Amino acid sequence: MCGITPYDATHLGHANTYLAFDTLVRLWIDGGFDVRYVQNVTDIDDPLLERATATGVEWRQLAAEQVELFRGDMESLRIIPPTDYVAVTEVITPVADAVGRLLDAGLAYRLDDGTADIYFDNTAAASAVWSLGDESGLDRATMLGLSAERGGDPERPGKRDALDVLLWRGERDGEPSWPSPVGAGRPGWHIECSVIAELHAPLPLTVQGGGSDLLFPHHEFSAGHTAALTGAPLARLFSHAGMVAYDGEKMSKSLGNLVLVSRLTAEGVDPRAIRLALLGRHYRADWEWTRGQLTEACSRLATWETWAANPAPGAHPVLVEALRAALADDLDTPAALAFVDAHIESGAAATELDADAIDALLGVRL
Ligand code: 5CA
Ligand code: ZN
Repeated sequence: MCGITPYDATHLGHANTYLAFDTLVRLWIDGGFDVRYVQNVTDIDDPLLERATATGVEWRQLAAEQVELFRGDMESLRIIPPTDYVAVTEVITPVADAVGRLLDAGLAYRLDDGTADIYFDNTAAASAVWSLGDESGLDRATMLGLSAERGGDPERPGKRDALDVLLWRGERDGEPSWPSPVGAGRPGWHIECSVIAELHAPLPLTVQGGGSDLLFPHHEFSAGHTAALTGAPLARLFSHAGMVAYDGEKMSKSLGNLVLVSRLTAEGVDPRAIRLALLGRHYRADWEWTRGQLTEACSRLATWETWAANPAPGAHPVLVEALRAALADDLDTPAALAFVDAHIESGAAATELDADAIDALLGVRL
């Protein structure tokens, strides 16, 4: 699972994406699977460094504070933590090693402009396991546009192909860097997730997750790097959560149209209501956050709590089975919530099993 770049954490878009995959984890645990959940932290990257410079905070301190805030927000939302939570700065040596192997295999090249930057040769790396476009299904013009928008540099001279991505950024004055066999520098973005996945989980992953803004270039190239390094696909399934908007645009750090989980909870909003508001939308949908949705979620929570206030002992499996069926159908959380509403409406008394099922599968302890 792609983790945060630790600044401006945790906004409701982040929360929505992690909640989507938390629902999957809960469904798997309920199904008796042994879940291995690995999440990275992009604690070294251009946008983080830019923010650190702009605010006069040392980048390591910015990352540490924001990771702390993120973890606290995840805990208050009762998102089950990953088994392994791995920062890029912990894997600099294996990333440099991977870049070295790609150079040796002729699947990477150095730019001849005095920068010591190293790029992935997507054309040379095309194989039976991976080629550009397999994952995203996008045409080249769209890829070029998205690459420019999302951290790529299609216009940079000297690349073999405009869509080739940076694997290793050579040392620059005033930027953090690490010595390595491929030269002093720091990791590019996509290789970090490939290397962390390879180090911490058996490949192919069952699911590689993230928001839909990661489909291209990020997941496409993480998959490309893994295929080039191991000969295996990165994941059996690439799954993408929809984008949460606010004030008419995607909620994003660059626009600053953020609603932070920590701000809502500081106002006294019950984190269970935030959870219910987000679960009220299908995870793949793009939608816009409004305060009204939170008000509705608060009243839903109040109704559920009143109903569950004195659960009778008992084990009628109607509700638990309905929740399992809804979630097994592509994580249909809106259907799961609607079922609970209808069940309460029908006059059925709450049982301990019902309360436990809502707790375990929806993460809401009534
Ligand atoms: N560190 C990289 C991934 S390796 C990164 O994208 N970090 S992030 O902090 O920008 O985003 C963290 C996660 O939140 C990603 O999965 C991203 O797709 C998701 N995300 C970001 N903005 C939104 C949004 N507005 N709605 C839904 N999900 C979002
Ligand atoms: Zn990632």
